[in-house]
Amino acid sequence: PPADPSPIVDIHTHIYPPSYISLLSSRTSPPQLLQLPPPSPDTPPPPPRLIILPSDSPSANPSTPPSLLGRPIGPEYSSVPHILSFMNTHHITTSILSLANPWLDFLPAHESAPWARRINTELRTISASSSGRIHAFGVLPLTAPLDSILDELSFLASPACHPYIKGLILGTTGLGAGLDDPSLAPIFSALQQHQSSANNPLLLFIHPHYGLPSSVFGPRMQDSGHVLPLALGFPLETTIAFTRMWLAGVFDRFPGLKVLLAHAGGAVPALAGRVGSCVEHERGFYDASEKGKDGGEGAESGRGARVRGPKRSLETVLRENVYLDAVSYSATGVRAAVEVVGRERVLFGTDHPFFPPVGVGGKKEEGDGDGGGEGHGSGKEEESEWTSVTTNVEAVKNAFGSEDIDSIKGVLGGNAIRLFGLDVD
Ligand code: 5CU
Repeated sequence: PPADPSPIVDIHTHIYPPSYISLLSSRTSPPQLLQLPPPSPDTPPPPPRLIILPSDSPSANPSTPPSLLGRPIGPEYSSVPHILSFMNTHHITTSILSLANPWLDFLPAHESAPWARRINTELRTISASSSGRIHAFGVLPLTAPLDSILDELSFLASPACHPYIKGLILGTTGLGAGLDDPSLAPIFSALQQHQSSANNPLLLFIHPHYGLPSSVFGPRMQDSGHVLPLALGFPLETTIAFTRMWLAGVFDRFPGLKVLLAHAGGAVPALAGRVGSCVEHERGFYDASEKGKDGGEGAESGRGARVRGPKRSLETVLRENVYLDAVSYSATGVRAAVEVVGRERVLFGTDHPFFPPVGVGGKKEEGDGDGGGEGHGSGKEEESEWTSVTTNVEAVKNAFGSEDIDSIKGVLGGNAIRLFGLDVD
């Protein structure tokens, strides 16, 4: 039994529901699941390889055999019993599950809305049959026409979903042009309205997938497997996406919009001061949503009206609109997160099923020489604790120290319980 019985809530934990696994298996280009033949007729087939990251694609690795592309995956990516077992092992009271990247971003417009409804219904059903242990973030059909996206948002906010769906997960590309795209206004507006309803947090969970262009990491990137894209590409992607939202005045137009940034906000806590200062010293701000309105230099350049930059300071937006997860693997990271958004707005997460144990005590498969550092889970792994999880729990405890138990309890569970109105015994 845990030394400290106070509730732990995991707000950053993913699933590829079985239907999505079938979708990935049916594809011949990333994102895809590669089913490999058994090495010999009397041996079982090896675990399928998940190829989602742009840097894992066969075209980026022409000389890598398919058996070493991406990473091996097991049932922990899609099985609810595995998820519950993982939660039990780590004393997690409640999880808020989200579809893992790259969500529905790659689907043609006509397939997107039916898939969103299918996944959201599946998530709702998983939650409804979990005796309150699992809730979910839904997903939007971003490649579908705007009306379909807004319809799905209404569905997620409806009483049918309300007890189960606590928010929605969104990549950084939005409708294709990023989260500072003025075309997202109707979605942010509807979301802000739903969020303002007292019993419907519908938090917008902003999560990376695309990283940075591989050229940034140089020709030796693959020598360290997934380290550069995951350790730096992911958090910097989130940092850039959020900063672009702020710069574009999204939080001026939607001052009630509440967002949750993955991986402790990436570099946002460390760079917020510098970003703020650059804004103060910048003269050339234009507001694209005011295109053609000023009649001056901005209009001439087609960039919109000249403005002074975001009206609400980054500091204010961080304190009033932003939640950060505590997926930072270090006390310093948790402290920085708390410093910029406040201790009531930092929420524990595991990033399950990513980062399973590797090597001793884990299940790194034989011959998996891809350097990606990814084992694949099995029932066995679910029985022993994952270092990636214990590191994050320790980081929260060390961030505050034994004098400040209330803050530890808050980040590990209390903050999420309050925010999402969770019914936790
Ligand atoms: O290891 C990874 O690729 C990932 C991923 O794809 N998504 C995520 O949330 N964490 C890690």
